[in-house]
Amino acid sequence: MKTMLTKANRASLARQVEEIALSTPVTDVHTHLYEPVFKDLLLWGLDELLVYHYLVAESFRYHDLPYEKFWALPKARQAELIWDELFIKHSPVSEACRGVLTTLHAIGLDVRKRDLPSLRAWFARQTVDQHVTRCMDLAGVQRIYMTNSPFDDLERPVWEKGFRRDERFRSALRIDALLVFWPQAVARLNQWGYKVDAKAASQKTFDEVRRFLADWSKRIDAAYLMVSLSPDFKFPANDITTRLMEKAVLPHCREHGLPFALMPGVRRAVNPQLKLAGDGVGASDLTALQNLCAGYPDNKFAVTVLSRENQHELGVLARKFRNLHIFGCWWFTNVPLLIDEITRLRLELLGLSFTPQHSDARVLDQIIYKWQHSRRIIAKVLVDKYSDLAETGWKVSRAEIQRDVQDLYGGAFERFIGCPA
Ligand code: RAT
Ligand code: ZN
Repeated sequence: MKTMLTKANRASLARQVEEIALSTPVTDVHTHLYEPVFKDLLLWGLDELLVYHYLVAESFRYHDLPYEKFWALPKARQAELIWDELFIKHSPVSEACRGVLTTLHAIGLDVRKRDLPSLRAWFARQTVDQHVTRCMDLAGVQRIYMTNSPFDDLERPVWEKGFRRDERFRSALRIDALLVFWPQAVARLNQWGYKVDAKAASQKTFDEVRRFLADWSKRIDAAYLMVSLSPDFKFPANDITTRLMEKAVLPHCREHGLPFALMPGVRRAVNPQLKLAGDGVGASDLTALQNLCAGYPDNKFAVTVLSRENQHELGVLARKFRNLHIFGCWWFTNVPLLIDEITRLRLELLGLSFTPQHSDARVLDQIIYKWQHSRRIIAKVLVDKYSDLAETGWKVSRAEIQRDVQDLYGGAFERFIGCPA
């Protein structure tokens, strides 16, 4: 068969796709960032980049400091130790290490001298407001979804006091504390005036949980609800999580038109001594998700899975259920090898009806590298896909490429959750 695509045409198509994929504004649909009004909860700067839990875990592979000694160090000393182990004594080739360098370089800092004090000195001169704008500009991020939990004692008072919202940020109501740690949640809910019982078996309790969800969805103007789940999550099951989902969370979501984001696959605290860095991964039985999508067609589910092994099955499920929207290469899958593989797989199975990436940033500056790295991979995959089409004589216009990329970069997600720009 005669090929329709000359080398020169492919190169010009590639240039166009790359330009669009690298510059189109992104909506970051899941992060752990906060509006600046949350003050110290919004982490930023070099030391925070260095003590990111992804780097903490990697540093422990090289040094033999006892865990408790590491945790007893002040943050600045932890950062120096990590810098020394991961950047000076070894080359920083891991994705999380490379990310720090991409970020510093994009900001315009010279990493060649490896001079931690002078890099720190630059950050010390910045203000948070300037820095939010700078990071969002460099990352090309137009909107950031936060992860908001009423069970967080530092966060809750800020919401209760009230403040003027920053339009660049939207909220997601995180309910792990409710669905996964019910015994601890019971005491808090009662303390806040929601009369729930420990068995989670009475209509009164379900009504009260719904009242709690309604109050908080309204207070934070939640765009969706969200939970992370163990690989052992089953649905339906004869347990509290199923009852709370069936009788409170899913009805609440239906009543208020809110999607429910599920993140299965995390084994929490496989090494508790590593604290936040100590979580692991396991393959999930996605029958649970199939049961949810099939059993609750009037609910919408946004889903990302942590294990590589689950990615294909998840893609197939999304072909079956239009109330399922897939997003992001989450956490351990946020490495170039897997972003490339997973994005190709999803495009080939689903076309453009998914969201290839979210940053999961915990430190503001991370949006720069997470998006720069992912944009390049998404660009490469799209060049291949549009080139395959061009081989048949099908031409995509610039406007069509732009439309497609906007959908991938948050447009399809915000349409799905019913919360367009
Ligand atoms: O990626 C992370 O930083 C993890 O620690 C988790 O926060 C995860 O993204 C989650 O939302 O549970
Ligand atoms: Zn997260």
